[in-house]
Amino acid sequence: MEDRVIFHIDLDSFFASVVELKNPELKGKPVVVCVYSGRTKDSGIVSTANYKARELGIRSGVPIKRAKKLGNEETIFLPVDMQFYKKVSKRIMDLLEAHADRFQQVSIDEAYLDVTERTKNDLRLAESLGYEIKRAIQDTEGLTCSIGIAPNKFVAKMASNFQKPDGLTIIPQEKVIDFISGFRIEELHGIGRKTSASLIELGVTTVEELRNGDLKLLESRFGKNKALDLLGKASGIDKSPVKPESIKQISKIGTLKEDTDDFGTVFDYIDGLIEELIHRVRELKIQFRTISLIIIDTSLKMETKSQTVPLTEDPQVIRVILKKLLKDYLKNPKKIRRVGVKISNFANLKGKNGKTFPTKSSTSRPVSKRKQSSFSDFE
Ligand code: TTP
Ligand code: MG
Repeated sequence: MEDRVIFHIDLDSFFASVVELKNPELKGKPVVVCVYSGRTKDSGIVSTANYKARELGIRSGVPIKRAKKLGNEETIFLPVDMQFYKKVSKRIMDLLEAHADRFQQVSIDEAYLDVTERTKNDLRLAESLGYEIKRAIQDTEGLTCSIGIAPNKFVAKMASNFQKPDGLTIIPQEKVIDFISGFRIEELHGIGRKTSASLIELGVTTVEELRNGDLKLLESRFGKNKALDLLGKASGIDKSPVKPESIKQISKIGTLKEDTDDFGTVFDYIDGLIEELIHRVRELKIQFRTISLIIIDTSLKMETKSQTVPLTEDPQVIRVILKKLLKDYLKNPKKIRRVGVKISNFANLKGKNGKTFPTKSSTSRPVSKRKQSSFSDFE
């Protein structure tokens, strides 16, 4: 595991850049891609903004209403076009995979590549490969990306974000400690605001203090695994391998046009989500056991009802079970605001080329929390 060359590649303002390419008249303008909830004209949040719009303070997660106040008269607001971005993403991921010894996609626009063997562990060759990949993405899709090159995934991830957009940052082993020490604790990938607040309570305020921290004290606060993980991050150590991403669940969720407890109205909406889910089931040739209905009521309380069936790949089962689960939920009618559908508990995944992907049922995906939450709406 020692002496690896790992790339982390993240596309720049991905959805907005794709939209700009599709509509050349948008070039040079602030562009904001929005997830409209469909409730009132401007309810919803910003999915992403191009760098011009970010100069105005508009970024992912900002409510659309606020973004419209921040925007100037040139600013263009457009709805997400997920199916289109997914197609572009798929082509880019295939291209990246072709440049890697080992490949791991972590979200729609980012991936890790282990290129130790093909670069003979030589950072000059790695740099050339980085520029070759950038050129290939630019030539085939017209998009820019940022690349971090480092001895492990964690440092590569920090490096790709270091010079955005269109950056390429190389952190050799001997520079890792200095590089990591230049961040605030809460900026380290995978350390949230809550953890950094707890660290401050323990008197740990900088990455250097964390690295020299008392393991016993950290363990008493966070437990053994997390304490070791925190020390590892502060030292820029990450032994996790680059490995193909495994899918543990597929879900689709959305907001109803109006709050309602009417079975027919809700099921009509669910039917649309089921269509999308079935499309994925067929595409991935998944065998699944568990079907779930997710309901968020008007007080924003979330409830999940699940049923497990004998292993199946018959998509019609999804419809039948969800109908039953919704009927059960509405036995005590409660107005519903958002609904979602999910399948999980997979047996095996066979890709289109017959490749079998690993599945896992209990551990979580190694995706940043930020992205995980934003993608639950799409995937
Ligand atoms: P990111 O890579 O986090 O963001 P980005 O590509 O737009 O910008 P950057 O140059 O900083 O990498 O996410 C990739 C896409 O995921 C983004 O284009 C839109 C979508 N997304 C959301 O829909 N909601 C979110 O909260 C985030 C962070 C991203
Ligand atoms: Mg990105």
